[in-house]
Amino acid sequence: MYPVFVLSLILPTYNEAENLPQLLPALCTALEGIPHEIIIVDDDSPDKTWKIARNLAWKNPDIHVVRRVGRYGLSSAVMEGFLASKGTVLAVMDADGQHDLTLLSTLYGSVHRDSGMAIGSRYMQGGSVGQWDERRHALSRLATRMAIRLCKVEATDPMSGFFAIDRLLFESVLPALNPKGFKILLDLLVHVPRSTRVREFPFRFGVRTHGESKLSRRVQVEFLEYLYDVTLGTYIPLTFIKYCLVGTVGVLVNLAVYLAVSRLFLSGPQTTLQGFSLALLAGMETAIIFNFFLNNAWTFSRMKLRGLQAVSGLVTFNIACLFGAFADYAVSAFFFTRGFPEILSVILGAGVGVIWNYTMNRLFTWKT
Ligand SMILES: Nc1nc2c(ncn2[C@@H]2O[C@H](COP(=O)(O)OP(=O)(O)OP(=O)(O)O)[C@@H](O)[C@H]2O)c(=O)[nH]1
Ligand SMILES: [Mg+2]
Repeated sequence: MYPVFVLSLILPTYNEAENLPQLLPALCTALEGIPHEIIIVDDDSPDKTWKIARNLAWKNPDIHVVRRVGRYGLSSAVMEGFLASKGTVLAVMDADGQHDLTLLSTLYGSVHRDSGMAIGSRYMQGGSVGQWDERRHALSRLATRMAIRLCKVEATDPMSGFFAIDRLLFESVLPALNPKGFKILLDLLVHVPRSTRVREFPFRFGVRTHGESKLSRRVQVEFLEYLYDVTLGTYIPLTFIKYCLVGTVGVLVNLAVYLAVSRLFLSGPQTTLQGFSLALLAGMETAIIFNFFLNNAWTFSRMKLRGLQAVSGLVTFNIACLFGAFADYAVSAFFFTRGFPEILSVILGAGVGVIWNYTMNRLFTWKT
């Protein structure tokens, strides 16, 4: 039976098959004397990290493996590991050998004794980012400076991937967490109560033992999106901004198709009201289809509809846009007939139409 205090160490992995056979025995040595479990959360790595991990887990009952299929992302992997664990102290570290194993017992001890969180810091005195080139160093410094401003509590390295947290504290902020992206620690520091006691311990960030970094451009964009989400995004969702941008491009598509159809096929004596309407409808429907696919791929990429779901989504999107057009017309006409300037009436109508479209599509098209 386990004693009352257990450290649950989460190792998020993606293509770390070469690193685990070295790391796990070293970890077990570093954690000697601390009742612990190690949970490897792997996102179905193509190099079969999960398989290597499972082989190692067969030899050691303290090691567990979660193989996630169809779900991805560092933050959500760590959250899933925390939720699958049973420790009173939860900790995370990279699986590529860059974190100082000897600090683990210090992080655990600090949370076990009296702090809510304990962080391995590269940016406090005595810590270092190691052998990064100047570009990566500058980017990291900038991101860290932006991140520090958002935190509820003081921390020198809110972007660290090496920390421990009290289980009850984690569970109390869990509903507010944003599983998007790479930076779970920052998200925790944004949501924990201001009174949380946070201790930091310096360490030198090592060199990756094997394999490649996953800090891609996409991860960097997700970080910027996260910064938006926790600031302005609490008032205006990022998906709404993206939806408006897509809508703006859609207007251009609408115009281009209208011009192409009317000039190419309906020029000369054929330019009747019927011809005009046909070109108008062709432009509108093309823009609707274009907007649907762009929103599906970009604005709502996290809830992307595929196959038959995409077909029914396109139908719902069309219906929502149709009602949106009515709302636009009704509001514009309302203000215009009450003496508002023409352009202002059109803008107010368009604004209501966009908000209507967005809300309906959030409720009925991309509803998860
Ligand atoms: N489960 C899971 N783990 C991930 C994912 N992305 C990264 N990881 C793991 O998270 C840890 C940190 O990722 P790294 O690529 O090492 O990021 P980094 O340390 O900031 O960057 P480098 O210094 O270049 O290594 C490693 O153990 C990765 O295998 C992911 O999408 N899912
Ligand atoms: Mg790394």
